[in-house]
Amino acid sequence: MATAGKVIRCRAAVAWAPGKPLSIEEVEVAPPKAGEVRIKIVATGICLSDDHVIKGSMPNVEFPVIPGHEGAGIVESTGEGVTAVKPGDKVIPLAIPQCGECSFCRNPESNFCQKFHFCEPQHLLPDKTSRFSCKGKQINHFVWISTFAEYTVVPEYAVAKIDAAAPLDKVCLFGCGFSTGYGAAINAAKVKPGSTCAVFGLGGVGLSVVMGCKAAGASRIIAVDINRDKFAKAKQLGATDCINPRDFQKPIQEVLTEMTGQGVDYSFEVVGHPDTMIASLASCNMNTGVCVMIGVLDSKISIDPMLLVTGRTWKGTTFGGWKPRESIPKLVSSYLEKKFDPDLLITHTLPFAKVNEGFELLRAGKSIRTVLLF
Ligand code: PAD
Ligand code: ZN
Ligand code: ZN
Repeated sequence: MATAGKVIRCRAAVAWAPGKPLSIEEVEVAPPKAGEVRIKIVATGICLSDDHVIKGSMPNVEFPVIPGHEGAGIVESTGEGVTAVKPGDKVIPLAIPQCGECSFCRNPESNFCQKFHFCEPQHLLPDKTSRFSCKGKQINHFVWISTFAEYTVVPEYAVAKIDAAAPLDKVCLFGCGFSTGYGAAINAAKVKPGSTCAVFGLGGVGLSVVMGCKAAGASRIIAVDINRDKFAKAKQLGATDCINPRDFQKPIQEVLTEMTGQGVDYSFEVVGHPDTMIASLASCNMNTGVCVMIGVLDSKISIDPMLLVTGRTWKGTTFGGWKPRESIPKLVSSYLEKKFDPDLLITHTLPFAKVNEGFELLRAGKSIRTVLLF
């Protein structure tokens, strides 16, 4: 491409300081160095984790930063030594990488690559420099992929090549929300046919958990949210019961225990709130219940250890347990074969310039997923 090897000037949404709206700026994006890939982002979804970044409640983020981690695009150019992708390939940048070499990557049970940048400051690329600048200032990366930029540079091991037929304005959701929720049910909980599940939080991620529980053959899926506007979509995607904790005088874990006799087999926390974290753990049955944590929270919680001593399993998952470079292309192919329909999660499509409007819709509970188009 004519731009290969050159600095590209393009639009990006910059978070200059915590708690401020994003600012659409013209930024400079340097060419990829050895082992890196520069991607033209075509579409990006808005996830609540991006809102945590903007508010300053996501760990290890340095401002100013370009958020965004649910994107899809086309490779513009590659740095020296890159073999996995070439210019023109359709790709999904990966919020967690898969280097393929570390002990976690070699372990079939884990997806948390040790190059994963939550283990260390994550605002720079692996060589400890940024490819973004604006008005003479360095702008930081977010989880290496910063998809709220028309062009972004990522390490080769944080890119998944996908089918050339994939519609980028839809499959961007495989970059986080759909894969995370669906995989939490399939990979992390390993939901069994005939089981009972409870899903706390019916946003883009929680509704994807509902889809995963249904695909795994759960016979009862109880959807829990304080916003009843989410219930119709939850039912459409497979929820058998929808309940609002605000409709009850007693704690929701007691309601769920009464509804199911002894508690659910699997519960999922997809809100990121201390109360729902404790309620979801307590609502799965003692003895064999499994509670999976997905929601992100920047403070500590305390629990009664007897909840675990009695036999419950409490676990968490990032990116739905998928080993991303090998699994995301397969998930996209299954989508093209119509095995599931995450398009139902997309309630709004907006031009990139309306990114702040997209966040307002999310905060007001009016959207499931907004996709921004460049
Ligand atoms: P979202 O805002 O679309 O959905 C959150 C839902 O929770 C909304 O429907 C709310 O109404 C609902 N809710 C809020 N408070 C309560 C409550 N007290 N009881 C029940 N429901 C409530 O967010 P999202 O789906 O984009 O993300 C959900 C969380 O998952 C969020 O914390 C995000 O940071 C986290 C996440 N984790 C991963 C991961 O890999 N672990 C990936 C992506 C997102
Ligand atoms: Zn690795
Ligand atoms: Zn996300």
